[in-house]
Amino acid sequence: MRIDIISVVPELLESPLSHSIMKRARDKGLLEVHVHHLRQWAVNEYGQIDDYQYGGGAGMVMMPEPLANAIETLSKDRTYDEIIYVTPDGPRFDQPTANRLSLKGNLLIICGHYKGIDQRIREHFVTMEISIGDYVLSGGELAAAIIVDAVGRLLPGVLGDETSALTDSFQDNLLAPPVYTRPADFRGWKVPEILMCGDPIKVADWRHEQAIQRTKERRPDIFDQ
Ligand code: 6GU
Repeated sequence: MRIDIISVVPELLESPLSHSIMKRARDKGLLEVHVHHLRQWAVNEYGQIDDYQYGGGAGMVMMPEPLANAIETLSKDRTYDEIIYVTPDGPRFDQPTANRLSLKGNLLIICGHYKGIDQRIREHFVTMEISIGDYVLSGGELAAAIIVDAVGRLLPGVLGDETSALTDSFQDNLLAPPVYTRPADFRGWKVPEILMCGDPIKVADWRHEQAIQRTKERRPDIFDQ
């Protein structure tokens, strides 16, 4: 999969996508991420990419021209399956959306800043909008990094154990059960006996029960589904 990202602060995307599982995905050639600085499509020599909003009010708006030129230039080299605008007023990102995106070949993500991007770009170029939650970030980059991470780790071959993404919280509408490692007794706090009984069916039943319990208590909203 290839993901192109248009940003005015590309530095914000570097570290989150260069370590751990994302590094492995990229090193293995399973995930390609290219970050493009919007400034290269600025409307003048001062590097202008934003302007005051029509109707007045505080906060700048990202101009349509640099974004349209960026999108059209990048679209010459490949056809994007989705052109995604990350914005707090979009539909909320979730695991089914990550699963769906992981099946695509080419994604383009636009990161907004200030008051956001001119509405006409959203209407004429953007095919999908995503918010990562009900709070406001100072720009779309961290949201984009989260989406790339959530999607990238699902690509075949990225996780060592091919099945491990399937046992994540949310994949079956259940939160993950508690996990333990050595020692069996830490400061008198003991690992549940059943995890050491050696019977994989009993262990699976216990984990499922714990997952249900946790989901009921912590996330009644997803349990009801
Ligand atoms: Cl995608 N962008 C910004 N700036 N803030 C957000 C967001 C996105 N999702 C939640 N808050």
